Amino acid sequence: FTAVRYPYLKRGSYSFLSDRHLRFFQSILSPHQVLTDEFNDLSGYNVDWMCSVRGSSRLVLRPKTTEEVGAILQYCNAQNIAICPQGGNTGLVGGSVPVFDEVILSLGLMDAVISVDELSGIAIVQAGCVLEKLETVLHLNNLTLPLDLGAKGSCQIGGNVATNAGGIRLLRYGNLHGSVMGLTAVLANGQIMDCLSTNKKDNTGYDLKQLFIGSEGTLGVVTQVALHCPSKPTSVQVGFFGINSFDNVLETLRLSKQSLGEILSSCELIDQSSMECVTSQLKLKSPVNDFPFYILIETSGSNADHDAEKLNSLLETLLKNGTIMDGTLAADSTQATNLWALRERIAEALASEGYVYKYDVSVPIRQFYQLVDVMRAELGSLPIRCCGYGHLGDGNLHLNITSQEYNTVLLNKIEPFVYNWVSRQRGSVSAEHGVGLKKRDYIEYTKSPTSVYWMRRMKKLFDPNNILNPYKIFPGSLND
Ligand code: FAD
Ligand code: S2G
Ligand code: ZN
Repeated sequence: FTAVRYPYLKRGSYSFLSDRHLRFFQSILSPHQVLTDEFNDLSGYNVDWMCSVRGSSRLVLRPKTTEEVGAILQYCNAQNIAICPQGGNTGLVGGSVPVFDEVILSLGLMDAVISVDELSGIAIVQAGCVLEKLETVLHLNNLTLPLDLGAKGSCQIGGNVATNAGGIRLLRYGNLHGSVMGLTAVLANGQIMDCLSTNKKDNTGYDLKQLFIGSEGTLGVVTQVALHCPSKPTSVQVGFFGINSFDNVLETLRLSKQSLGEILSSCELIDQSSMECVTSQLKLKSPVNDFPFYILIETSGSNADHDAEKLNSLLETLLKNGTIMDGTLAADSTQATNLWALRERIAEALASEGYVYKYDVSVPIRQFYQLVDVMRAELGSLPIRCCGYGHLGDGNLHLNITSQEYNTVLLNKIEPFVYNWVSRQRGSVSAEHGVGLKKRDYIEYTKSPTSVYWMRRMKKLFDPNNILNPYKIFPGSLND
């Protein structure tokens, strides 16, 4: 697919893997940390979650310490060997797999939770720790994660930092630029940058850790993270509403923010088409049906009676004034989990329907759904489906279009149309998933030429030989 989609891409002038290189890696790592295509099936590492991009790496290295990452990068930098850092490989923009034969540096073995301090809320974790595992440990310490996403069973905190993952709680806890107190990153030349501060406040010089948050493995490999984690809410309530117009969706958001205030933790939108997909493909049941829109509201607080009372009176108000046509509140955690599944498993349902053209965009909240209507008019009966869902409270729309299989006629009707539309709204062509390989030709649609120029200068400064995740983020990147 990469060949079809990116015909102009050619392999950079990197070294090819030799026995000498292999012997070096085997001299610093133990056998189970060096996977070669001769003895191991590397397809799981070479193909992304959406099965839409495929690399041809012949070697996966699995370091266990920051120092081992340093030794690997120092050698690769000196030998001009390209590297693709990989976490849980749940990324959706083709950033986590090689484009050609880059060596894959997998953080999977670096999965320790080093420390958790309930009082400060700060957890120090190795980058390869899977989000769900970290959440379990945090809950034991009366803490919770400041982010949550449907990929939590596989994605790693290092990958979340590298993509500045958003997710379903950003409305309440902000993004990782605020939650990450510090991190350790290994630079392309093997130098270890220790920014692993646990201070909530530290105004001494440039805040360098911020450069690695959202850099998608192109400026350094994150090996440890100091994360500020909020107290675990003792009361989580979930409401699910059926709504008959987008104006009423916005009114529901407005009233929810007004009446729930500080306990509001999520406000997610599902349209009729994405609901139809998730219920039919995955045989899930919704307690509310046959509406053009659905909103899932979650509150996270410390007093169940108080919170339930607040959510109940919101539901009554919304029903009374006809803002919503139907609604339900989860009576227990099982019902809450089932309601969340309707939202969090849409990606999975779409993937089982066919080929997915995925657009994760930021747009002004009032225009949140306009793009879906415009796109439907543009595409007519060409696709199986054109649907919209996502993080309404953040203005982050997930526009997804499906077809039986990859179809260039359909793709050329979608792109660059969709990006031109987002650019005119001064939105973002990638709200939370990053740029990776698949969006690299569009970064300049919503980033100024000066911004992209200085991003390239930074990349050159941190990684002069361009060995870290080449071909990603930049159009016609440094070595095309
Ligand atoms: P990978 O996919 O392995 O890598 C992602 C990028 O980070 C790559 O460029 C890789 O090179 C780099 N990288 C990985 N680890 C490191 C490291 N330690 N140091 C430096 N670079 C590194 N994303 C959201 O933002 N919000 C959502 O709500 C959301 N929901 C999702 C739901 C599903 C079902 C799926 C499949 C994905 C979803 N995603 C979402 C996308 C994805 O889960 C996130 O981008 C996640 O942060 C990727 O983490 P990962 O560990 O899988 O990283
Ligand atoms: C979500 C996951 C992937 C997608 O569900 O919030 O970020 O676009 C997305 O379906
Ligand atoms: Zn999302």
